Amino acid sequence: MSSSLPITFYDIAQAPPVEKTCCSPNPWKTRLALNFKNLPYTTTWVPLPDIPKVRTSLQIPACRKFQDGADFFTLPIIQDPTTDALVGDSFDIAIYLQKTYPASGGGDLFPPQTLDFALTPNLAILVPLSERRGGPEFAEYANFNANVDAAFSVHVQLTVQEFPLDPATAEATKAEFVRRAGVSSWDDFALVGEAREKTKDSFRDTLGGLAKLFLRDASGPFLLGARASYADLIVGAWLRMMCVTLPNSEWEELRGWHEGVFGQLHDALGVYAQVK
Ligand SMILES: N[C@@H](CCC(=O)N[C@@H](CS)C(=O)NCC(=O)O)C(=O)O
Repeated sequence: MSSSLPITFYDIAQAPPVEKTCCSPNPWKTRLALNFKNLPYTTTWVPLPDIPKVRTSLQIPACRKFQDGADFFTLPIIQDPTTDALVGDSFDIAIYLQKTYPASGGGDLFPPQTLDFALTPNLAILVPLSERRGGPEFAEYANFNANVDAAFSVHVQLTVQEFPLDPATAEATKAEFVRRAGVSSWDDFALVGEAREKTKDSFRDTLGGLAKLFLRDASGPFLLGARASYADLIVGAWLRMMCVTLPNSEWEELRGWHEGVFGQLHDALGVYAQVK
């Protein structure tokens, strides 16, 4: 199928200008995939407190739950007028794009490959950001997605200090995160001094396991050498978040860890990182 009508892509609005500050990893996976597939789309920017309203009005059930069992409404969502599809999970969106537009743009998002990155202990189970989906055909990628999500999200406190909250909704957003974490104030998320260094060391060591996969094909910069796949986009989406939210000197450190594989991946994915 070829798509001529633009897809609507819903992403979270951070501080203006949103095109420079967007940094939510799951929406970034979708943006990278839409650009990889070279499909026409427009972005609808949603303030974080409005996500439940937007998702409910589109009648898309929540794909995450809070610890207390309540629905956790998230983005990305895509709405494709060519097929009338509405899809509300980044991994489902990637599968949808592949199945609906198999030959578009860069071609196959899911070429067969071994993606044996697993955290010990298995944090992917403790941090269930994405359910495993897509059946056996995509199991290798789904498992990789869960493990990469866990590897980054357990270190996400490093991103709080410079997180580009939209001033228009910052107070409501901070209050919501304080509520979710059960802490007493936003300042409790601050990570400084020795504790910060320790978290950074853990982050670097965790990413070492992931870097090994990138070092298998020395021609790089992608897991399969010159050819990007959705697995590269998953990691690349988290790197986009880090690039925006880490203090500059720490982003530079990350770029250089493990023979510079993450800096090279980030730069190489720049061709798919246009914000439209
Ligand atoms: N499994 C979902 C997870 C989506 C998700 O967690 N989205 C986050 C942004 S990365 C979100 O919308 N958070 C809204 C909030 O924290 O209120 C997916 O892959 O799309």
